[in-house]
Amino acid sequence: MCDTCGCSSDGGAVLRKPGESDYHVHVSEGAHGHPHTHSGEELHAVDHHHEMHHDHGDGSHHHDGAVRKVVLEQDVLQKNNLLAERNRGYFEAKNIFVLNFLSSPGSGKTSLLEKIIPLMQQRFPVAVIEGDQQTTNDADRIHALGVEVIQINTGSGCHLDALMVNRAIRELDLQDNSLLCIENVGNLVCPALFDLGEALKVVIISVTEGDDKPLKYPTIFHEADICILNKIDLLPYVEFDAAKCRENALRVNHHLEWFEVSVKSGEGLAEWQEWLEKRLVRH
Ligand SMILES: Nc1nc2c(ncn2[C@@H]2O[C@H](COP(=O)(O)OP(=O)(O)OP(=O)(O)O)[C@@H](O)[C@H]2O)c(=O)[nH]1
Ligand SMILES: [Mg+2]
Repeated sequence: MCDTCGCSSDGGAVLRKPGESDYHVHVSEGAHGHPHTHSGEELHAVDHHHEMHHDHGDGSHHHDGAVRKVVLEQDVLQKNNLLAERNRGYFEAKNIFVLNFLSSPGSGKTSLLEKIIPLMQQRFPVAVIEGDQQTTNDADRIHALGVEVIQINTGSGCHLDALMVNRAIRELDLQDNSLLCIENVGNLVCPALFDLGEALKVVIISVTEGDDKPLKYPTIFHEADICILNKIDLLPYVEFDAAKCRENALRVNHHLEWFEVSVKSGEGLAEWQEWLEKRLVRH
């Protein structure tokens, strides 16, 4: 169980396809956990522990909860990374371009997919994996577009991991030379730590969230390749400095590709779509 958000380490994810009955995916031991190995806080705790308990006279070290926790969490991440590489190998073999969409709940991940998929579909086969704690709402929205989609319900889990995606892709009829969009669980923290085997991570932030978010949640912006600022149609009504937000995001990761869009009005979408199409063709 994650100390921070209560994400279960022993649960099973449930996969649902629109129109089909449910089936359970049993997540193997340790694959669905909560690493915080590269949080400075956790590592400081270990260093501190060693400082405090180093000398016991007999040269031994205490190995209490703090130390064991870091070792286990590193193991969880390592297991995930190995499986993510297997997913990546599969995607590369079939020439599938995979995007992992990350954001807080409600920033507009599904809305953005609803806008870009009909256009992408004209040129490439598209499939979608939807991640949410509960409901098939997002999968139903995507299903309405006529593309292959599967919903992963993580229950108390707050992120997708490589094992869940591995199971999901076995259930999808993925075509060669296609686009696969993965919508992660709405959460600006944990999904950033789990490689799924994607080609690119796309982080979405909306103008109602505050322009300081890249500084407060740096990991996700650091890990992302693309940042999309959404809901710019609301800029006149909220206190949000888009230039400052961009500056903050680039301070965390100067390689970020930055786009400003309104999924609602369509502003800025052509630019992002053009960029995506170019990447797909190159791929
Ligand atoms: N004003 C405005 N509203 C938007 C825009 N994009 C999305 N929304 C609204 O934001 C709300 C959340 O959008 P979703 O696409 O469901 O967000 P999400 O990130 O998929 O949410 P979760 O899957 O729950 O994490 C919906 O009511 C959308 O209509 C936008 O550009 N402008
Ligand atoms: Mg959604």
